[in-house]
Amino acid sequence: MPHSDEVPIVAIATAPGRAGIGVVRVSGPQIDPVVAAVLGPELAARLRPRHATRARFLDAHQRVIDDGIAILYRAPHSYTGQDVLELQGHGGPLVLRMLQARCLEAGRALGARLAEPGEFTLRAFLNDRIDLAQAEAVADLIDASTEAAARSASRSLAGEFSAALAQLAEQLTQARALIEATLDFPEEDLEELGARDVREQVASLQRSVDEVMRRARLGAVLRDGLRVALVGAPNVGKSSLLNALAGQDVAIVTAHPGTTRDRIERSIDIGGLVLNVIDTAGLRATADEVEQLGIDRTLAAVGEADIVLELVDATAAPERGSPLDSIPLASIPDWRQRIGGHAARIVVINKIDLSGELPGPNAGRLYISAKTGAGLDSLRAELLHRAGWDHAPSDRPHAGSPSGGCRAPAAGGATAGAGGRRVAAGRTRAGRDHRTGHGR
Ligand SMILES: Nc1nc2c(ncn2[C@@H]2O[C@H](COP(=O)(O)OP(=O)(O)OP(=O)(O)O)[C@@H](O)[C@H]2O)c(=O)[nH]1
Ligand SMILES: [Mg+2]
Repeated sequence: MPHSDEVPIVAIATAPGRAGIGVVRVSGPQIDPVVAAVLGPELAARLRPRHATRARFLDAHQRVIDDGIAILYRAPHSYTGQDVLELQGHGGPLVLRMLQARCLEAGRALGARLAEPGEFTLRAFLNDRIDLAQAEAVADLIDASTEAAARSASRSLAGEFSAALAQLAEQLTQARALIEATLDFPEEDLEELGARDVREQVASLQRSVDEVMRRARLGAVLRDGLRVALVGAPNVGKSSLLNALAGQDVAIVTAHPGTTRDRIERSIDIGGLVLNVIDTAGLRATADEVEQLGIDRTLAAVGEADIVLELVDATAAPERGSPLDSIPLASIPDWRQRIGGHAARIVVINKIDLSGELPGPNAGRLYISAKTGAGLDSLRAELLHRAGWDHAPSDRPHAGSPSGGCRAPAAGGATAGAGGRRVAAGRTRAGRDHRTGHGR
């Protein structure tokens, strides 16, 4: 559908459901007839821009729909950069729908229509009120599920990210000018000097690009959470670890190998970062059809994960290498390729209460007990570290510091791969929940 910003758009700006207050918003290049019709010509003439005015909202027969507050914003001093009328009424779904219908009816001659999700923000972007990064930040702020994610989105909305990009563009222009100057004045001295300067500038540019990329990845992880798959042989304690991280009995735990058949997913907030933890069926050769299907789902979960925790029982841990190497899975010949993706791996040795090893990182592995909780703080810290959290802006909630020592070679790779995908995926906004989107 073509987006014409020539006609007024109307929408309920507040979330569906009952609330004390609800807002209907109208935006257009010319909305005075709507203002006059809904508020009455006398009050409409008295409205001062950006002032809250007590008003009765009227239907076509001059009957009162609701009694509330009207605020008129005149272009370009409004969210969208157009004239905007905000009607704050009582937040009942019926009354808001009546008010919305009334505005549409009053603006029919102007071509008024219902706003599409995000269309107010689109107009703000088209009218140069905000740039693209800020427009995306609006959606992120509304969707934020942790305080840290909300802060990050609000910084982007305030233009921090855009400013960083503008600075990058400026640096690039300078480097280009310098390169052109060295080409135009190829005297030896100048060339020598110029080449050194160019190299320094390009190196500095590279650092700036890396920093912007890192911040974008962190933003993506904050928004979408980090997908963490728990994988290993049956009975190593995957479900116990999910329960321990979640702080409640999410998955069934028994002493029988092969308890978990289906994947179980739970969102867990650790210090402001959302982990989407996926518990899976234990990997082993099996003739059981249901278990086989579960194993297939396990492999799919690994494919989607940013970080794979490879769990192994401390009383049976191999000396080195991946614990998955010792799993016989002849029934699925390509399973190793299927889990070979770009997710970072952390080898987690569980049940140290039985083996007597010390909790925490050691020689590239993390030692824990899902039963006693020993080592879980180190595991959380390591996950935060892999998410790039230890470089997060300083006003994030305190999340503990990574204890170090467990830096597998893929450190950072988790978010490099995953974050990159997410940043790209985030651009499409596909599948977003637009329940409140009309008002944006
Ligand atoms: N002592 C001890 N026992 C544990 C620990 N973690 C898990 N267990 C026990 O190990 C058994 C298996 O635990 P689960 O969490 O069901 O293991 P799982 O990996 O999910 O097993 P499957 O679902 O069959 O693949 C249970 O009897 C748990 O109580 C631990 O840290 N210490
Ligand atoms: Mg299980």
